[in-house]
Amino acid sequence: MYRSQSIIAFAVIVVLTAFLIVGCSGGNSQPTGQETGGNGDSTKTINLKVGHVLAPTHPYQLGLEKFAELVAEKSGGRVKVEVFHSSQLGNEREMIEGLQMGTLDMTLVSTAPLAGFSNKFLVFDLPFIFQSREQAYKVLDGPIGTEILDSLKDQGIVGLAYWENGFRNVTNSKRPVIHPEDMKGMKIRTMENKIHMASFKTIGADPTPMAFGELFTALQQQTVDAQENPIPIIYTSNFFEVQKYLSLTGHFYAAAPLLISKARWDTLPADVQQAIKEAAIEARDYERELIQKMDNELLEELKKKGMEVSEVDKNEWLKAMEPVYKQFEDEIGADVIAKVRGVK
Ligand code: EAX
Repeated sequence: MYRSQSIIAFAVIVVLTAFLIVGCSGGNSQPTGQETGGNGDSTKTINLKVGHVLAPTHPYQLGLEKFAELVAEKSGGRVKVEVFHSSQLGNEREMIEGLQMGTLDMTLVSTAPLAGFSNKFLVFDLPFIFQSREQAYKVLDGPIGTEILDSLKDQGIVGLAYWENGFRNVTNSKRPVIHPEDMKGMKIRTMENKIHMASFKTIGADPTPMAFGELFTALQQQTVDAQENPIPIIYTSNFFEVQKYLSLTGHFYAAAPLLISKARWDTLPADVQQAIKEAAIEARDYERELIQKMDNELLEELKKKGMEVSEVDKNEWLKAMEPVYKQFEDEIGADVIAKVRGVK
């Protein structure tokens, strides 16, 4: 009896020891996502999707394609960026919300809708706050712009760099617009931004906030008479087909931050994050150059497409819209406005 008991006891010890040996080696436990980019394997491709609302011929698309190339190169082929144009992944507000929820990786949007997520962006929406690209770049790429971009971290979003949408001009289907009062009673589509709406209300127009994807149809059906966007968008989105008159107001400067979901960003290894940061800056400079080139070259094309182009006195427009500075001074901060205006 003792013999069989000792055989059983021995067998139990052998089995327990075997479990202990396997348990300690832990098998091939995968490192956490942080070291491998969230997919548990440092050799596997990291896929990122980026959405925007503009046409496939616009610099947003061309700049993002350059970004994708640069990221692939700088990550040794580990990161694949897929670009989706024409609101395929939603309108700008929906895509920003997607970053917050972690359901979308990246997006390239105008700053205007971001003011609804961090009101620090409102200063950029003041009419004529920037008098030149040089001044805009000094503010955006310097400490002021960086601080404002970093305010999105609390919203679950990482800002990588400010790309460019450009100086926005008014178009309409009704009549030539040269003076601010020419817009009296005109129904104009604006971005979803309270300073943009207040600026046009101040000159007697009737602003309607609307997602970009609905705009062409609204102009075609004359639900709205007017819209405002930079020349590259007016051309690449074919607004010349539904808008007869173009006024070179340049009333707002729209920067376009490239954004990534913080939830996604935090899973990426440090070297991949570095590759993305570098690519965002290099592609920014490429995209800004494309916008400037199109701004200069497409005006003649719009005239050939039949648009009647009016030069305006920008100071007259600034004076007419200036009440919005007082209206939003408390919310933005008089010191912030002065700081931005003071950068020459
Ligand atoms: O960011 O909505 C607009 O008019 C913007 O210019 C467009 O979404 C690009």
